[in-house]
Amino acid sequence: MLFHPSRAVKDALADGRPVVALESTIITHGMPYPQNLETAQRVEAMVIENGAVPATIAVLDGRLHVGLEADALETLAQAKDVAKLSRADLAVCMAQGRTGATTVAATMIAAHLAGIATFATGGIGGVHRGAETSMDISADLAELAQTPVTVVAAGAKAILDIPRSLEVLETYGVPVIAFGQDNLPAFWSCDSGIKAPLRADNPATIAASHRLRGALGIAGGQLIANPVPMADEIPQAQISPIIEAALAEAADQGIAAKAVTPFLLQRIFELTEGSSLHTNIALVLNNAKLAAQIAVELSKT
Ligand code: PSU
Repeated sequence: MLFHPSRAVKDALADGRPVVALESTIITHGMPYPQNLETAQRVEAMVIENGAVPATIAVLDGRLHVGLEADALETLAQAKDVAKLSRADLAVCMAQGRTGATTVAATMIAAHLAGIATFATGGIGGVHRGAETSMDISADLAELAQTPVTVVAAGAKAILDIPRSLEVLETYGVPVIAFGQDNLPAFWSCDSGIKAPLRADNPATIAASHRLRGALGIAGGQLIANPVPMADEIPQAQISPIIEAALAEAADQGIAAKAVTPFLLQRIFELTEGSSLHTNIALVLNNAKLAAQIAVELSKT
């Protein structure tokens, strides 16, 4: 078998019950231990509370796991030097029998392979600031253009160039749908000040458009931009200068490619004295809840 489902995921898929895919790069590269493990466990519990089965995805010793058993999750959360897998790296990591955490792009590939249509993460990758010279654009965007998974995120991470990320998604024909508000959220902040191309107010509509895209033969997924709960946000005016400072340090130190996002998240954690992590955890939980509700709606047909 190409992938190894956990028992819970295997049973749910066989019965046509709702399943939500979860990624693992956020565990190994996005948050420090032990908060990464606690968050991963709480996110799985949130999916279950809302009527779906969680499927955390990772490659362990070359095996593509769709749904991690509790002990595997604990090991991964403490593992050092785990590879960060995107579309380009997934098959090579498996061929070499290595361990790697899946980004949004690689998680979408694995979810689709397993027959899972809904996926919750924190924030997707996108066009990095300065991409007009660095050409640093996350493979997450091209994945959304071709793999039919509905991804629930708090928008693109605010460390990115949000208007240019939107432009690329528009070119690729990816629907960017703000949930319950007109404007796009900006990861740590509820409101980016940028109007979202599309808006939806309930999980049933999102499930219906996912299904219709398939029926119409439209390739690719949907991006649901779900704002972090107001009580947990860091307003843009407060986080912006911190992001600028972290970006300047990354440039000074010549941080590039896959190392950029983990570096920035870690520096922003330090510069906010931990409050960025509190917000990141809150937004992931919120996304897991909405993804489970969408998966429940999708399973009704
Ligand atoms: N959401 C978070 N933290 C993260 C990520 C998402 O709250 O660390 C990860 C995802 O796996 C996403 C990756 O695919 O960041 C983007 O990395 P890059 O910018 O290198 O494409």
